[in-house]
Amino acid sequence: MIHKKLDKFKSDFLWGSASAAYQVEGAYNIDGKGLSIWDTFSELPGTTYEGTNGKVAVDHYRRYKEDIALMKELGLKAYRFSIAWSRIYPNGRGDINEKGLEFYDNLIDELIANNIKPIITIYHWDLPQYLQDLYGGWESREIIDDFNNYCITLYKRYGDRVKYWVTLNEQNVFILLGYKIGIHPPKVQDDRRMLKANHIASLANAKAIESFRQYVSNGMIGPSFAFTPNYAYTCKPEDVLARENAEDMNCHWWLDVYCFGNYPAFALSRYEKEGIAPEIEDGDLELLERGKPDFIGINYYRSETVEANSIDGISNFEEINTSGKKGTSKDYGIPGSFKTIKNPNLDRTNWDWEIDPTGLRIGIRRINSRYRLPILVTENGLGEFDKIEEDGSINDDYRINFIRNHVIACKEAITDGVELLGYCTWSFTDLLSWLNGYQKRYGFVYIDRNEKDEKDLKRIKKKSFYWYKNVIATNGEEL
Ligand code: BGP
Repeated sequence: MIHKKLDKFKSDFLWGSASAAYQVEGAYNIDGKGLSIWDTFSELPGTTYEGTNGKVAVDHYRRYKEDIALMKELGLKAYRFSIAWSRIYPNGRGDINEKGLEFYDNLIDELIANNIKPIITIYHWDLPQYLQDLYGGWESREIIDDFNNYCITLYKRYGDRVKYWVTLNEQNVFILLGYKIGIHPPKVQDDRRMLKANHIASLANAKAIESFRQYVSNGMIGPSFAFTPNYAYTCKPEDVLARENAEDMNCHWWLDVYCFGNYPAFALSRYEKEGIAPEIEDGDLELLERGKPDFIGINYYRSETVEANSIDGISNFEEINTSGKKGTSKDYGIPGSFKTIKNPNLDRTNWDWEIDPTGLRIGIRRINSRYRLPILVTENGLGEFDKIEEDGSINDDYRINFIRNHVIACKEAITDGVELLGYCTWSFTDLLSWLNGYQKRYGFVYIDRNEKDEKDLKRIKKKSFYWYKNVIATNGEEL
């Protein structure tokens, strides 16, 4: 649909930015914090880009006031951040760490004092190591109660001040990368274990939402999903079918469970035939039914294009480009279902992610049509190398173009009739990228550090900072 005129963003549209505790906070063992699986995983040789870790990250734990002052200067309406479970419960369960709770109290109060709405992500991948050692983390149903208990602690403490909550960040990513490809902790490569851990995570998600209703009135809660809409490479029916397969296995497998309380038929029957489907116990479906979200958070970075894959076709799983050397990622596939292929119509970033603003509109439309829930863009942004010029400026026009085109796609989706609550860029300051170190930068604010040298961690506003400031000031009218 080409609209003659685009609708305006609502006056309370959440113009935000997002981050995650491990990627910004640092202070990994300060004030009683326990270790997380990312603290230990990044110690293992060869797991992250040049051995980078979040011990110091960008020191947000100590500099949060300075960072919030910059957010205020930019005019941010919302800030999405995650809580480190092991700051609140160093062992994931048992003794509570008051110092950890206080840190987030201060962060939330500082945001509110500066007219910035906090959006809490309860879990952004940093599972307490103790629970991984105790019972295998997400592979044990014991985690459902521990996670619920942690959530209730947060609801009771912050529920009076925080309206928007995200349960699990990108369950699809931490499960696929952690249990299938084995490049995130706990480094497992086993489809059966992957599907089991995933089912348990879905139950934990539902239980957390069910509890939310008891403790937080007038709040909204939902998961954030890493959404990569699929395109068929051609209009050959077998390619269109491959797209259906990919959409079912890579998107509906999670979103249907969140929103319908059940698995999509095609993917489930495929896993059943292979004998690896998750065990659905009595009461599971009822819990999923009770734990449906108020909105769907989507983290959108790119679309993916697929074509038919023969029964003995490529079966490797994604080989990811973590170096920023364009063209080093490899296609992947599931034999008999689909395989990915480069979309000739789209340019890619230096990390080989397709740049596709229309894909965001298509994705928002698909989710809205299927699930009829409001949508919050919880992440969108461009990871690129940035350069400080001799005069100290950082001219990231490529980032401005990227975000501008994605904001236009949001505006078009709103004009299409979708209820969009807000748009959070990834990220506000530069931060640690899980596998890509510090050179893949996303922020409006440059952080002066690199993989080898923490330097002074000075904050420097990029050109995009001033541009986004005006976007917010004009409520998205001047792009
Ligand atoms: C999402 C994560 C974020 C962030 C972002 C960018 O998957 O939720 O935590 O890292 O992707 O990804 P990357 O750091 O790999 O470039």
